[in-house]
Amino acid sequence: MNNAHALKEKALWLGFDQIGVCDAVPAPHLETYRAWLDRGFHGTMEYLERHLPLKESPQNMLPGVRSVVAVTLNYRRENRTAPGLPRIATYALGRDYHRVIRGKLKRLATWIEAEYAGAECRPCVDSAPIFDRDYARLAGLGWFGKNTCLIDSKRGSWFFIGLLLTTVQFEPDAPSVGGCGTCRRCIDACPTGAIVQHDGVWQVDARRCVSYLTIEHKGEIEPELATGIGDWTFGCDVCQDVCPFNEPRPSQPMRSAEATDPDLTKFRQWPRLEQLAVIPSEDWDRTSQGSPIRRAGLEGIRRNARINLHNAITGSARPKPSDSR
Ligand code: B12
Ligand code: SF4
Ligand code: SF4
Repeated sequence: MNNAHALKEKALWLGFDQIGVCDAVPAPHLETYRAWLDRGFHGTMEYLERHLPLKESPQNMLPGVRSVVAVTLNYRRENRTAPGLPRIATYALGRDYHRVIRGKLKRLATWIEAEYAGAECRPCVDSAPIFDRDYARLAGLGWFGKNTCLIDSKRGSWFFIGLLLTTVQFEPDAPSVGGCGTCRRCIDACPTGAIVQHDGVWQVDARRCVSYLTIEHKGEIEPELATGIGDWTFGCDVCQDVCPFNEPRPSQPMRSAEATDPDLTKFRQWPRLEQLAVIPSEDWDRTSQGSPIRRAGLEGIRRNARINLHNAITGSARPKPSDSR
């Protein structure tokens, strides 16, 4: 068993905000995930079904893995928008976080491989067949809120999660404990009623979630849900905006994205909604370069802009909640 002190110092030096370690145990909540898929809550994200057998254990990702190193990177920043401009979820305002986090994790892997002869490592960010939040919770980085986001009691939930699997056995941290109590602000504020409870577990029916509809879903969107999209053009911040754990805490300020990594906040000028609704392929290609919003695709972003314009005319664009802090 290796002490994780130097590893943690290195991760913080690389710019991560929090780091924790857990043993590479089989996925603790695989059955909840299976039931979620059985209900069809994943919609058309078929890759999540394909990933099911791989997600059973981190051994499927890296044979011989002993520890999972979990890290977080804050993305909290001011997110103002103006009428006529697209409204983009805070996480997607800057450079694609997959690249930023993977780059840092690779450097952490290089450090481990140099320190521990024969060590192997595998970085995972979001798209890998592993439960990012479950392992981050085991590693002590937060607990599951009713909105299903991982929440750090002191810092809230405006952070990404990265995992580094390694064959080196590091001393594990204690899992996080915490809970929402009687609060249900996110459930009441969700514009499409996507946060539901099944078998005593709060979960997101992705088919109703604005984030899924504006990013992952291809094709038309049924009118009731399109109305719920309001003025969101890409993603949705509502269930985090209303969360009391995300209220600013002067005694424990969370680092802003600007401080986390300037690359996450590089200025981008987005076309107006009228232009986005008919944006030519070459312009979209240039505009979305290096940004998470590229994932919506040309047809998806045009559709979202059309919905926003329609909602602005019919008055179903929601009033702007407070800025992300
Ligand atoms: C698919 C997906 C989505 C889908 C579905 C979201 C969902 N809630 O399921 C959609 C497209 C809707 C989505 C939206 C967003 N996403 Co997303 N998404 C993912 C992805 C790829 C998989 C999540 C998943 O497996 N969902 C299925 C459900 C069943 O799993 P789960 O919610 O994690 O639930 C687990 C717990 O409920 C637990 N559990 C079950 N029972 C119990 C009981 C107890 C007591 C406990 C403790 C736990 C527990 O077991 C479940 C399975 O592990 C992860 C990355 C990854 N590889 O994990 C990112 C990820 C969850 N997304 C992320 C982000 C940032 C977002 C958005 C905020 C983006 C945005 N602003 O638009 C929104 C948030 C919406 C929301 N409220 O969740 C971050 C979350 C960071 C955080 N602090 O939590 C992740 C971790 C990506 C990353 N690496 O940073 N996402
Ligand atoms: S991201 Fe938006 S639509 Fe999705 S669960 Fe949260 S509040 Fe609801
Ligand atoms: S808004 Fe309330 S219920 Fe929802 S995640 Fe935050 S504390 Fe939990």
